[in-house]
Amino acid sequence: MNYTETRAKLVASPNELISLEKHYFEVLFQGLQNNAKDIKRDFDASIKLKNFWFRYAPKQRGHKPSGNSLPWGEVGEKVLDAYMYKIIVETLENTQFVGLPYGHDVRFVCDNIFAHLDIKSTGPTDNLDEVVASPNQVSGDGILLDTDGVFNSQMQVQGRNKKMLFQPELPPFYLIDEKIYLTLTFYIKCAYEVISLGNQPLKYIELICVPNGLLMFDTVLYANIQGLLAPGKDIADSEHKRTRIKLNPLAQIANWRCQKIVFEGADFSIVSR
Ligand SMILES: [Ca+2]
Repeated sequence: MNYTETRAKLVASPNELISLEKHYFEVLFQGLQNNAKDIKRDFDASIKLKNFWFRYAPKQRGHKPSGNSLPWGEVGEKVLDAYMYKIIVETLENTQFVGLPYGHDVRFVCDNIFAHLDIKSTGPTDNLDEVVASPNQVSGDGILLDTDGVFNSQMQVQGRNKKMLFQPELPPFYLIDEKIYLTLTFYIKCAYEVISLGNQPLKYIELICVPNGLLMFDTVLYANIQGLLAPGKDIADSEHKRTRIKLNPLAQIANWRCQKIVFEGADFSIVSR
């Protein structure tokens, strides 16, 4: 089957795409629950080592930094990257870590999927109800394949006041040795609180599954759902404009697409939006 026939076949069966997304969501979310206490312990251990990093710690940048917290992206990213690889290797068989020059933080190939997973650390002044996605973190409609490769249509993203053209850069699927691998995109939001400078413990982790580009921009056209996508903050000055993906509209598509593990003392509970 060539690229165009493969694409047509996938577009004709959106429910199969959705059930693949749901299956892998459940596998990863179960893995996160099994490791939740260890993730919380390791994330929060950074404060115990404060004497060993505080002097040379990265400082807040940007417009009018408050000075009340430290950049905590590395903490969430490194701890969660590691646990995600552990979960992937322990719970899925025949996984491969296929090289690509761009994409999410964590990527793996398994059975008939090519999963991309990005960690987003989120502090108290960031928006907890959205992820800001780069073009290379969103799969498109892959409308054609030519000598330059897969082409994704640009998408009009309409915000309340502003609109922009968004260019997804991930293909909706990969063909490896003529076998189909559907692109799955996940985000993990690590929401931390700030007690004092550098004492920034993990509050919750949320696993998020953004629909495949064929579901977003073709067949069931999820991207047309009011408020799901909104222009990012760099629409004026960036060539690679980012889009905001709003999590409450996403959870309305299907509740399972956004699930939180909320820490309460030594325990945790599962919370939906
Ligand atoms: Ca990241």
